[in-house]
Amino acid sequence: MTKSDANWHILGAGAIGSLWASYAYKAGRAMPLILKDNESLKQYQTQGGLLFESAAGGAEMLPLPVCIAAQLNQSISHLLVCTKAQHTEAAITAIADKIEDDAYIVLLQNGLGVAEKLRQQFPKARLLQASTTEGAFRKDRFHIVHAGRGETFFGPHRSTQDLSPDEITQLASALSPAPLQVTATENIEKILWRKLAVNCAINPLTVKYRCRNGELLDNPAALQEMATLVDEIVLLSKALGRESWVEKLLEQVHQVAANTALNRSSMLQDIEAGRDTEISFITGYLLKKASSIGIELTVNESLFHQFDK
Ligand code: KPL
Repeated sequence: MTKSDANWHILGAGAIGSLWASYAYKAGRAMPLILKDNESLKQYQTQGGLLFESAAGGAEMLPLPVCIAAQLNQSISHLLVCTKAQHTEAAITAIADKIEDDAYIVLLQNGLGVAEKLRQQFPKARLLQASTTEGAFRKDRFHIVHAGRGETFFGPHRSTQDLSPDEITQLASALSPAPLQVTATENIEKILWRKLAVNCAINPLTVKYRCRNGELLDNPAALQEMATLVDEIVLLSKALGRESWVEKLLEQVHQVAANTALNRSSMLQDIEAGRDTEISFITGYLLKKASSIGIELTVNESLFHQFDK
């Protein structure tokens, strides 16, 4: 049985992991952040904490509890995973021997496909997935800005069927240090599928055209491709019996691009910084689903292959 004061850890000190760790700390419910390596730990210690800025302005240094895998001296019963999808396997493998067999593991990240891999690694774990629209970004390695409020939903992965309503309520409460609010939903798959669809229709195009999200809307060629990407996703969704999950998808894609007009997508930022991207867990996931039922998604595929170079 989980408890709202259960001993949580957070894996991944990016913007979202740090956001949750910061508000948990402020609420007096410290969730230790597990850092990548010794070098990160040293940098964090030299800085003396995490610099936290809110949209209202004003920065404060928060002495969040942090550790690296080698320093973990207790087992992990509750884990919030905020690493990027492409880094999750390595990050979780580094702490695998500390994760209890039936641990609660909540994945809060872009992209799909990681839960299935984790299920194989942790057959008895209570796996959940979450999706957030909280706006946070990193100004520096340990300096985050909570730029805008959003919503966060979570629910059990389809392979986790034995969670009681009480457990869900307690997990939601533990993951909701004010002002963050995590709401349980029975259809997290739908939310994640829609998020994936939006990411598929925006992120690879921003890489192709090397542009900010909003600039796609002023580029007729990009707009045309965006519409075709959405048509392909709708076709696949229909074939999977998920037609109702993608209603008014193109409208939402345009809305997201307009709302985030001045942002560089996470994928473009990764490409510009020479880092590997989430493409295998975004368009790659979509293409695998499509090929498993014999459907070809030509435009999604051609954008996927621009990352081969
Ligand atoms: O979620 C995004 C990202 O940058 O990853 C956006 C661009 C807002 C939607 O695809």
